[in-house]
Amino acid sequence: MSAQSVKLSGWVNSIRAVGGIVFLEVIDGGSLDIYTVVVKKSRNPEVWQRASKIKTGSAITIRGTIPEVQVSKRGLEVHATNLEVLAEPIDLLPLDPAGTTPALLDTIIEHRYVALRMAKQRAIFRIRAIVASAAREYLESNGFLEVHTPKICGAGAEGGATLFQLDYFGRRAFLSQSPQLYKQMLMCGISRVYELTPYFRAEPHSTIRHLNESWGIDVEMGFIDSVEEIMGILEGLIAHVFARVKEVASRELDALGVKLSEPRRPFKHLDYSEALEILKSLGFEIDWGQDLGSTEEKAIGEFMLKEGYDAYFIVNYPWDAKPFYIMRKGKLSAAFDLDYKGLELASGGQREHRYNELVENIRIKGLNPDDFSFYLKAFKYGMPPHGGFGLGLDRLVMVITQSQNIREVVLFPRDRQRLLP
Ligand code: AMO
Repeated sequence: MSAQSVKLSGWVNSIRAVGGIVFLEVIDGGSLDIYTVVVKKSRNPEVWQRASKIKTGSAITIRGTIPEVQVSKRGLEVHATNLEVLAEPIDLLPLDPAGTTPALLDTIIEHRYVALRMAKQRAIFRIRAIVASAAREYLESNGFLEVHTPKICGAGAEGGATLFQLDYFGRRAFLSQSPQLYKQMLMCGISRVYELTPYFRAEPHSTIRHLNESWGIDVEMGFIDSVEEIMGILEGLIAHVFARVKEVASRELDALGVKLSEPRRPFKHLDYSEALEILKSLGFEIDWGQDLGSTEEKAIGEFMLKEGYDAYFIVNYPWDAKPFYIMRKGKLSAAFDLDYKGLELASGGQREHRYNELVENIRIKGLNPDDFSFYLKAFKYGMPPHGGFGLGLDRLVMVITQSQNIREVVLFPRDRQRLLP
């Protein structure tokens, strides 16, 4: 077998010159591969001259051969016979693309496009894409149809305080907080839908788990017998995504130093009241009916992990703590949350599909049914029992990549401070 010819286009991550040899560490941007390009003066003085003057960060095309005997321990060795510099940096790179010197998260976010030359960065966003396609794969194979609902809306579903308002030709409009109302309206004509969608939320807090523009995997299914069916789909979806990432992204996980284990199944179903008991035993004072905040969720997560559960549902929430569209069961509701090691990944439930009861729910929550007439109308024409969930895509990627901050897994995060880039 003779040496194989190659054409390689990419960026120079680092340069090392030893005697009459220049070593370039090159990445191609399309994979996690690293190439060690060897340019020998003795072989081609002119190409060597060009290589010895090259700047870190340059975009180049190399032509050369892959030798049969690979000496380099780091990356595939390529012996250059030609080298073309396509673009040289005109400023010093804001970070070390080889990753030898670690960069601060703020620097990474500010310069994400260059940061993507770091292997760990590429690994995160490759995993993010795999998570999205694995979710699609699972939902499609379970008969869900991908839909796309409007992101400019006339009403919100998740509470007025978190709506971003905008002027729509003189009318008040909002950026969509979630596809909630639309995915439910679709239950009047399609039995299973899903959407990968942005959520826009004007929440003023600055945490490691919230963004003002986040992404969700939204699911809605009709003709259900119980809320258990919905939880079954969510559990299956999570399990499939973890399994797929493990199967196809082992290099990416290695690059991140992540040893991914699939969540223990079946997921534990923890009653809201039981959760309060656990919290009480840990010294928290939560009144029955209150929603659980991040601190409480974390404490429960640690408790559950000690019991051997990483993923668990919290079920039988008080209806007072849930939105109007959730079905009421006396003081309780048909809603659930899915938490993973103390981080809420999803929430969902069975919806109120009966017109009169739904109108009543809207009133009880202090809202005006007239503001929701476009939505309520869909409940007049044979709306079946239905339910679904919203699964936070960013949070799912965060736990799979074991990132500490949600901003690590979003290319250009939108938070209170960040509108650019
Ligand atoms: P909820 O408001 O709980 O429910 O959102 C669903 C999931 O989306 C993620 N999420 C967020 N992630 C990051 N930053 C945010 N600001 C943010 N807000 C939400 C979380 C959360 O669990 N319509 C319902 C879902 C349903 O019932 O189908 C809803 O939006 O992971």
